[in-house]
Amino acid sequence: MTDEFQSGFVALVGRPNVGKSTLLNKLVGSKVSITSHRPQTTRNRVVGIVNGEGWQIAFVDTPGIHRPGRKRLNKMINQNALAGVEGVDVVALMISADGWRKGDEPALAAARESSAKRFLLINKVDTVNQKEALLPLMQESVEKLAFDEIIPVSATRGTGTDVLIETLVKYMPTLPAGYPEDQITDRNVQFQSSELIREQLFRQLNDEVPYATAVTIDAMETVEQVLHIDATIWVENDSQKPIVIGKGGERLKRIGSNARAGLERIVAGQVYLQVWVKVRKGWADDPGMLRELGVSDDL
Ligand SMILES: Nc1nc2c(ncn2[C@@H]2O[C@H](COP(=O)(O)OP(=O)(O)O)[C@@H](O)[C@H]2O)c(=O)[nH]1
Ligand SMILES: [Mg+2]
Repeated sequence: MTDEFQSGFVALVGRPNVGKSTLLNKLVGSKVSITSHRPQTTRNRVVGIVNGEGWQIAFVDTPGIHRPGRKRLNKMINQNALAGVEGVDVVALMISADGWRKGDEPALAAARESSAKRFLLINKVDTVNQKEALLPLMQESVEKLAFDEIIPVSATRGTGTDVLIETLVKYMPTLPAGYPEDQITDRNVQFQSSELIREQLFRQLNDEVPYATAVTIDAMETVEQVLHIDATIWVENDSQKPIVIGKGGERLKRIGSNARAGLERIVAGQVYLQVWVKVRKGWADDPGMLRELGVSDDL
């Protein structure tokens, strides 16, 4: 039995905002990767692990591949995305059901260059009224690349996820499981804490401000079964600080309490979270800071 076990890696690639992280969370059944309606929420690679009878699939959620911006941070994000495609068994390119866009091209190129099997995931099918509308899109897609499989899904509703898993399992090599069965992500609680705070920043701040923020975890300690966490939100300039804090500290309070609620679900216990806001000019261009944030780490 055990020598029949199937296990492998699947990279989720695609332009920012197509729904990669949402799908990963749906498949894993827990929030392992943060999401928002804004592009570029995901900065690092995150692995989410799904287990079944006789198989294990490790999904690599990559930041959206996009045309590199000027800042070092953006270049690092792209590198993280491209590195996520290396060495996997399947590259799953995600597009939106409303059609191919110019922004899909860099990820398509990455899929094309990969020697892995290629899946096309057509996401957000909940937004199309008639299924037949997908046929011309599928036709157009096979002309771009000879995909091994094309699977329509809705990451938010979970439509098509069973078919996706069943199909993927067939492509997984015969190998023992790479991760313990009870592990759902390769990331530790410290990383998840900073990500849940970042998720709130992306959800609650407008315009450019969330892109100017970073989060570090300064201390983490369990005292009498309560997990105490000290975190710092870094902003790029003085004017952004009051925006994050909000009138009378309201916004910072909301950021903290929402992040704490998410964390308590993850650790299945009580969390005491203290969040500070500090200014660090030019952090998005500072190699030392990017290393500290884990954006430029190599997994
Ligand atoms: N209607 C709809 N929206 C979705 C679906 N999947 C993701 N979204 C939304 O698309 C946005 C981006 O999702 P996210 O997972 O962060 O995208 P990523 O940048 O590719 O990781 C979020 O607002 C999601 O709620 C879907 O299947 N249907
Ligand atoms: Mg994402």
